[in-house]
Amino acid sequence: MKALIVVDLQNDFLEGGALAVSDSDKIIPMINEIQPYFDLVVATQDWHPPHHQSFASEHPGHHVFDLIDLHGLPQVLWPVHCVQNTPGAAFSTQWDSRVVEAIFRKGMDKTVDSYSGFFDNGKRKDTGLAAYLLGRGVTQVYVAGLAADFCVYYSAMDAVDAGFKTYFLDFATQAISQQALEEAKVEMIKKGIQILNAKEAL
Ligand code: VGL
Ligand code: ZN
Repeated sequence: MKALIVVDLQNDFLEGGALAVSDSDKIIPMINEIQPYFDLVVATQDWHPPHHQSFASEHPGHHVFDLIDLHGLPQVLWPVHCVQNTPGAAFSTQWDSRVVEAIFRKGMDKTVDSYSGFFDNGKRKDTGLAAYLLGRGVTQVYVAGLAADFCVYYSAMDAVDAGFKTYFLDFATQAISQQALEEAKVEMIKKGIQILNAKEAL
């Protein structure tokens, strides 16, 4: 059983959004096109309370993209994004989300950020995604969506740890930082994740 995890395909990460990722809009038609290749499609949704501590605005004197220590974990400070029930947190209407069988929300605890769809960054809380996939008989996990160097990357790394054969769909993701993505790819390859460069590889 092959599952596609569509990570954070939300307006704030798309063109015009609060944390817009360059060229992110172009992955939407690609994701729509590949969804039928999978036995199961699930989604993650970044879903922050208004005063989430990953927001630079919660740290006077700091700026967006500063790196701080947040309760013992390294934290990049972000613009306010994906606030619960705001239009920026909604999925793109260009995305055909009808096939999505389950949505896993993350980032709700304001004291800790949550990049992976499986755990928060402190690995304190499990979203239940791994158990859900196992319960559905999934053995292979494919990750796509936004952002390549953060939530897609961390989700892929945790998918391997949960025992899934894992594929990073490089052609269906876009990065915030190209350099961070290159470093992430090195780590993913070390961990046995397959990087797929074109839909023909599916
Ligand atoms: C993400 C930064 C902050 C992501 C979420 O979806 O990659 N990045 N929150
Ligand atoms: Zn976030």
